Amino acid sequence: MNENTPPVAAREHTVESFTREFLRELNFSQGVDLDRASDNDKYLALAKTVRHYLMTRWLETLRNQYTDQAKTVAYLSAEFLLGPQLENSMLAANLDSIAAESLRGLGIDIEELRGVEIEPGLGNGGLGRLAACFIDSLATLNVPSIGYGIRYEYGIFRQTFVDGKQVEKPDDWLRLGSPWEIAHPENAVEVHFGGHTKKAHGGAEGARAWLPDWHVMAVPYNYMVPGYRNGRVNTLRLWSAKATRAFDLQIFNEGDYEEAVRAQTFAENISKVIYPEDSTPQGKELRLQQQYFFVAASLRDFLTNVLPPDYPLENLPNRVTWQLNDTHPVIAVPELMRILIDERGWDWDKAWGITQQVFAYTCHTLLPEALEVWPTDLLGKLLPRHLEIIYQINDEFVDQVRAAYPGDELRVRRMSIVAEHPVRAVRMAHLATVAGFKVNGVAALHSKLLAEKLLVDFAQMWPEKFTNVTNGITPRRFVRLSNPGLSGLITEAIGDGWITDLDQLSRLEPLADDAEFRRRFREIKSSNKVRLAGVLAKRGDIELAGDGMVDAMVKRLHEYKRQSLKLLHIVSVYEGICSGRIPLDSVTPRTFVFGAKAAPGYVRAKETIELINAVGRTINADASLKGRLKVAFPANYNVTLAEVLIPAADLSEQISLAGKEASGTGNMKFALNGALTIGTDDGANVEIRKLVGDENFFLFGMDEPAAAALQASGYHPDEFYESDADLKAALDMIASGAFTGGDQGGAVTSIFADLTEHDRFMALADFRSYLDAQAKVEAAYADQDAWSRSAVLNVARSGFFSSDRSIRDYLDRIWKAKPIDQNA
Ligand code: GPK
Repeated sequence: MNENTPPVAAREHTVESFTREFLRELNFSQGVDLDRASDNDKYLALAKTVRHYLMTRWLETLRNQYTDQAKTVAYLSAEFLLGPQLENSMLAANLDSIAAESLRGLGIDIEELRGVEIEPGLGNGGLGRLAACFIDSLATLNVPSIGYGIRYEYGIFRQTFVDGKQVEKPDDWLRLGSPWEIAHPENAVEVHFGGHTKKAHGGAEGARAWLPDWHVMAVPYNYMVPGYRNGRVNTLRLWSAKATRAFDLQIFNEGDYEEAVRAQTFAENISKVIYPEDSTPQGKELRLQQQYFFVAASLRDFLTNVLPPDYPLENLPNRVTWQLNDTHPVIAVPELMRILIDERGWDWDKAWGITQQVFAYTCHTLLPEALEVWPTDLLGKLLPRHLEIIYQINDEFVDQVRAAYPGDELRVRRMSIVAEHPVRAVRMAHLATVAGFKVNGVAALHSKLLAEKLLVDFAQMWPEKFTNVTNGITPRRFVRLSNPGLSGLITEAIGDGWITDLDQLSRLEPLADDAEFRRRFREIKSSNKVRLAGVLAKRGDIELAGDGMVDAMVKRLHEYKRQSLKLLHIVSVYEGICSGRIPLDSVTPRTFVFGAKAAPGYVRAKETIELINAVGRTINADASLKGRLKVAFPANYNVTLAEVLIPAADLSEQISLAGKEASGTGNMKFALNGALTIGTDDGANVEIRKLVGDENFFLFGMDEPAAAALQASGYHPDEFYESDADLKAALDMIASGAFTGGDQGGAVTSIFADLTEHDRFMALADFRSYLDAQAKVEAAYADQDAWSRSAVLNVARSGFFSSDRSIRDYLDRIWKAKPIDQNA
């Protein structure tokens, strides 16, 4: 940086100049006067004002990126669940107080404007949110990096409830304007599909010509990714599909106007909507189109725009790591091979040698059904050249396996990238593992199980490829912004260094024994509950149980996560009260908060939502329980709501069957905001418990080996149903129609039957242990002072879960890229 360049936003870093900029935006960009401006006008003007302040640094970062040609992390992800942008941008640019003061001076309530913002829901859940936390940390750690993804015109659906049933509505997030993106149609790149291949004339040995039969344009939309007050503004580049003119011109010339418009729609469908399946891919052709679309555009962009012309691609491994966020972008592997061989004229071995050094793969699951598999019929139709390349990669790989394990044909079949049954199909996780120079899981237990179970053959063959990077969350958004009360208290105690160095939270540890500190901590928790109550009242007339315990289970609705186990607990308490087994005044006042979207085609998950709502309706309507028990299930849980809910929570429910949740990241957010966890020995819960201490964590249930053993020995849920009277009473109460107006059919029958007959994730086996742990929760909560001590210790000991630490681990273990300080 040259000496005359001002630090971030310093150019006009005053309330007066901010006000001037804001009014100018309002007048000249929105075209309205202040007294005529709508909240949306004011929001857009504010967003653009903030954007201006970051712009110089963005341009500078881009310039440096080009001149330095430093090693760059290119994070390829089909999802970036960004959450609202305004506050985070103001915070990063150090404009938060100036903006607030400026608007106050104009008589504008900045809180109101925040309420106008529609978050870009370009992700399903944990995986997409992780990508958003990671780009935040990459920027804050000064790592040259680019995020690449898809600009879906419709994000994850807006969930509504009609008679307690989930009804999905389109998420038209762009309808009121999108001030955080800058489109560059002039930089659009072509992406090809379909057709066939033939022998290339000339070119390298093995090169083929691909004659695609259709293509679309990928238009880049750039988003700023500001580091926290460090002068770096990285880029997130999301691609939007646009029909090419050539495409429809031909049809126009044939005189078919309607067909031409239809063709255009077809092309633009590619980035129309995010697939709402989390951990359960459906193998749809459009989904593969999306994947290739963004990956091809991103590789092209990097090779031609980020690298200088004539850059020697032999050097690529020193210049970039393409991090594959799950299997969604794995088609990048044959795409790079195709570019190197067919377009650049390299021979196969040289191309494969480089390809194997530039991709690394993150796996996010332990469920075999979550691993993407593409039928070769479909793949060959859409990407014929890529299928040929995959076959060749596989041929060589299979030879390698045979050489390493002579005679072990079963192993060859297990490991093959191409599966033969039930249909011939490409296993994308195998392709990623073969091509990637590293494969990582997302929590210690997950990485261990990946290497011992899901990808065991590969880990035996290449043990050094496998590593762990435990997930993390950004403390900027999930503590500093979402919990201003707690942030203030922490900063008062230890200064504000924790915001970028979360290990400093350990300095709070002695304060856990300071009664005054605990009192203030409790006060903040209560006012966060008041804030939550306000939001829930507005959002759907939802009431909390006074200022009682806030017990939260928020995550996608999935059987393995076991919302049904949580429901059995609630029903058991209610049944106990109704039957007189549990004296009402012994029950801890508490609100059970749920937040969960179900994939639209996932019937069991939708039935579970229906049943939770039915139980909630019954309990909430029972006047004798007022102030004592409530079930709060706000529709459409998203990042915006998470930021209000998590700071208010006392208890964090992390109750998946051990060995099924890869990591979890909500669990980290709750601990960092001073909620205690009730959880199984699963995913990152294991690491949380180790750090916060057993006495500050409510562990229950089978561990992974026990669960695996029970499964192997033949699990019979009916035995648990028959032998545990409380469990039986709870299940029978559901079956009786007590929550469904006497209706014993529908969701009631199918959930009852499923739990008592199959119960794939063994909720019944863990029920008793879960109830016991809940009893310990109640006992512990009765001593508020001791509880807050544990809560403070949870905060003090969870610094490890910063995504800054995750990114440092990725740098050390995988990327080997170096931070570059923009101010140096
Ligand atoms: C895992 F496989 C998938 C998926 O399709 N979507 C998704 O959100 C989650 N995940 C895991 O379920 C979580 O345990 C994990 O914390 C998160 O990815 C981020 O790694």
